[in-house]
Amino acid sequence: MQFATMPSSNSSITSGSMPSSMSSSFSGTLPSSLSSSFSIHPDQFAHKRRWWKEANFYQIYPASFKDSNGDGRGDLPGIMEKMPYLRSLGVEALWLSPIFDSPQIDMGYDISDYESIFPPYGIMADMKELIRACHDSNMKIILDLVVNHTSDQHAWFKESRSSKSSPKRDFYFWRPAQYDENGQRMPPCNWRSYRGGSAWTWDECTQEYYLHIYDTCQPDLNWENAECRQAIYNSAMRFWLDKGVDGFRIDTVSKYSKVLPFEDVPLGDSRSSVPSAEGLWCNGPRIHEYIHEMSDVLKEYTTFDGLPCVSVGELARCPDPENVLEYISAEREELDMVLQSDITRLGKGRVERYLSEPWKLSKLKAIVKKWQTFIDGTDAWTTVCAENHDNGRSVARLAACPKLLALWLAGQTGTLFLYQGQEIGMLNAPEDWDIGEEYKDPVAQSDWKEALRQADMTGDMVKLQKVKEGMQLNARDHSRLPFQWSNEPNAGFSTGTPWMRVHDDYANLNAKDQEAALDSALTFWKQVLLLRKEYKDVLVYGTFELLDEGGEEVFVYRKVCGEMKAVVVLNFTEVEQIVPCWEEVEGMKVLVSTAGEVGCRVVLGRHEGRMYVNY
Ligand code: TEU
Repeated sequence: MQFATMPSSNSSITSGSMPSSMSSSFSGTLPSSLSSSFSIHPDQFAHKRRWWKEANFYQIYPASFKDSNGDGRGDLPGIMEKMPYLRSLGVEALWLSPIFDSPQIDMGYDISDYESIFPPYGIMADMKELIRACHDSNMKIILDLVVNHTSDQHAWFKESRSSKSSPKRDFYFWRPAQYDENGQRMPPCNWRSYRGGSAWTWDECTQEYYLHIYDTCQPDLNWENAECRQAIYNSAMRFWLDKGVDGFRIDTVSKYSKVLPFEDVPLGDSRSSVPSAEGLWCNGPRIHEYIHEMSDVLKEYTTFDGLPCVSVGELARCPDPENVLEYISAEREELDMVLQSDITRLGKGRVERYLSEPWKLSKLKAIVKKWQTFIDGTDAWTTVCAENHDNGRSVARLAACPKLLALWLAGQTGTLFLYQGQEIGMLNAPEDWDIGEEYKDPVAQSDWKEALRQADMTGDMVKLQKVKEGMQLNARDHSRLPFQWSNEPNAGFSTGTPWMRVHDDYANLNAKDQEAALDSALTFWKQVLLLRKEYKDVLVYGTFELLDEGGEEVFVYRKVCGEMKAVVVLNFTEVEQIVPCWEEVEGMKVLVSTAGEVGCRVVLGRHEGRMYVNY
């Protein structure tokens, strides 16, 4: 089924209710009571209204959300079962991490068939029902589009590896070996994979190497090959758009174009003989052409309610805002927005990913300022996100107070992405868990084994302890613990044995209790998501200004839209603080406070946050 025609890309789209006092097409006249001194920016009405700018997105990690049949893994019927929960939270668009058939070496980011469902998650009929249920609830649903690589179990790769003359040979990158002066076989170039070691694996069958930027089981697709690109568009995109999905989160979106021919990168300061070559496979020479083509495919379709489909790119390793704008400037018609990782990865080691790097609040402020303001005066759009399935929980990494973090995010400009469990303040795995035993991610497993091996060799237990602490904070496993639904066995996640251990603390931290408690993180999230709808002109679309840039205790920002102003003050410390820039908020009304009181005090309690508005 193909949906009706696309609305013109210039049409102004509004959705959701507005408070009667406001209108989405704000006229810009200043009520006399509000004639204050803040500046009015000429660009502040530049951002066109779009459904995907205003919708609250929610990421589901299917394996860990809800198990409906007792096999220990979450599944599609489990998501169906929780639709009322998602609706009551205020979710307006679901993003499902991969649900496709896969050997699950990388939890579904290694896809063996784009057109079928991983059997433990359900069958195609379940997916169709879920799509329908979302749409019946006026909720959009987007899927993860993982097309930098497939699994080595994908039919395309099996065919490709079978012979040098296979019609699919060129769907992947195959290259002959090089030989060193001793006749030793060497990969075609010295690039390192994300998982460590060479990015090339030797294949006995045809006596050549294939490229994999990630794991050996994730061979990179060759986007240079036009037939390969069409196969990707048909199988991974149109197949699902035909079934009614409303867009995609696009995995590793900057990596499809590689610099060819494959050449060694200089070793530089790297102590490794296999250096990272990200300059040669990230933001490559044809990347924008490819993304533009993908965007053309999306434009053949609309959402269930006749609006443009959405594309959200996962854009790591693109630190320069100018380069990011090349991907998301509306005029260029590539991506609608990107998720970049400065916040989700904050504290992760750059060189050794599990050696934590300490950071100060001023650094977090600078990151937020950078990605909030880089769209000012442009036609591009930004996102607000603190958690995903690749990092530790925000309450472990950023501040030990879920309500504070909720308010911090809810006032920011851009599309808000919540990750499952974030709304109840789910924690990292307990520190007494045995990493070798309880962490399931092969990345964690190989890093931990390597750390143990090195400690064994060097006797450096201090380093081992540091790696351990880093993993306890930053490993991908933390966000993959089963969802804590209730205080029933296995946190109500499954009646069987969960694929991953449930957090020991679920009796004290679960959605059921929080639904009933007025002062819970969940209740607070519901409240701020509603406010974000109600005050969307200023909260979603307003201009962001960071105040008190250098302060290391309190995060203060101002949002402005015409004469509307909101100021958010957040005490990131465990002790009382005085609100900096008190003159900013004096006379304004407290719209919401983590402390539940509406008084206007110059002192902020530990981890207290407030949002003030001037109307
Ligand atoms: O992650 C892309 C990625 O390279 C990193 O952001 C990620 O943090 C890294 O894998 C950590 O080791 C995406 C997916 O989000 C991730 O789950 C997949 O493993 C990866 O792509 C490969 O598909």
